[in-house]
Amino acid sequence: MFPLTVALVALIPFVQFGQVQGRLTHGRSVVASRATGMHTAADAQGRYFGTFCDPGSTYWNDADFMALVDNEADVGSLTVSNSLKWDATEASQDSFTYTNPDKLVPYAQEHGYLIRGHTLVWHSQLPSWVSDVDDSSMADVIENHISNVAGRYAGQFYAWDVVNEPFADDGSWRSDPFHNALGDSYVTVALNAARAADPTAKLYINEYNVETPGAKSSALVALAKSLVSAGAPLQGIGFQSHFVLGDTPSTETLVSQLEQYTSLGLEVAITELDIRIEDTASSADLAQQQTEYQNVVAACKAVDLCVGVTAAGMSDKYSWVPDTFPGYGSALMFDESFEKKPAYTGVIDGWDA
Ligand code: 9MR
Repeated sequence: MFPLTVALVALIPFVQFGQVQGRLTHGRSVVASRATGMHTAADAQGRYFGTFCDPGSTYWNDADFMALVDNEADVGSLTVSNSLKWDATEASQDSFTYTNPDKLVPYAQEHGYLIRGHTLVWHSQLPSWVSDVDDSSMADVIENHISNVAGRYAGQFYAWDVVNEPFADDGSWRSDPFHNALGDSYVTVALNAARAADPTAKLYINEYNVETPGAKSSALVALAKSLVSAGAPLQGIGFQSHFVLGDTPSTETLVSQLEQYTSLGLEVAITELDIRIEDTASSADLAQQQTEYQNVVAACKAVDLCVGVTAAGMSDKYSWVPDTFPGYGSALMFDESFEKKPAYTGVIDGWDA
């Protein structure tokens, strides 16, 4: 309860009263009569449970699916999964598009949901013109992008994934237009621009394959240490957490990975959780998935500065997994018919047990 509440109270001077109410209580409070859901269970621990949700996706017009996202017992935070990426917001240089995020923001606020902005600087879903920018202009291009996109929603987002996936799996810097032009300093350029554009959002670096020890995890810890010691405006580290059934890290391993950052004073979050299963999932697989969901959520609960868990969607019907990993699916908490899977109970037990 303590760290998130303190963090949110610190926002009071910066946002309108109505938004503060939403941030502090998610617009509601947990009462005995309320059905337990994935978010109410998180909220009782001072954390949130959230999901990807994007008005640019076909599911925005699927009322049966959206009923899952509408359910305030299950959801307390939304991450715009595609429509805030560079190719969606600035497909042509200095010409900005906000149609879908502008739909998401009032929807989230009506429900009292936090919003995680995703993402400002990322090697993927990047329009080709960015690769053609001269090295000497790249800092200006990053600053202009961030000042426009983050500036538009200043004071309204809980957090921004300012930099997404900076490292290759071997722990080297990813070769992308930003690093190629500016070296490691592009991260600081982006963080400073985000802080100037939105003084209240928590600024995150978000990464995958850092949930177990290894070269990539070590590289991210070293970066976080150097940014913190340089006084860069970094507040959080996001663990994407795209897991494979049977390979999900244990609670103990995850706690120790998360604590590498909380010991630096940073907050952490699980930002894109899913646990994929090789087709066709058996009932034993689904039971195992329940345990693995519970273990991940329990790790967040065990770390005071772990502020919440976001799943990469609610239902297997609209998961990104089968498109990217053919032969795998069943990665989320609701099945393709929007029925609860054992994983749903796993999430609740992770917060409650
Ligand atoms: O959820 C996103 C999916 O709809 C897109 O097709 C995909 C394309 O790259 O991006 C998904 O989200 C990604 C996220 O932005 C960063 N981490 C990996 C996610 C899965 O690719």
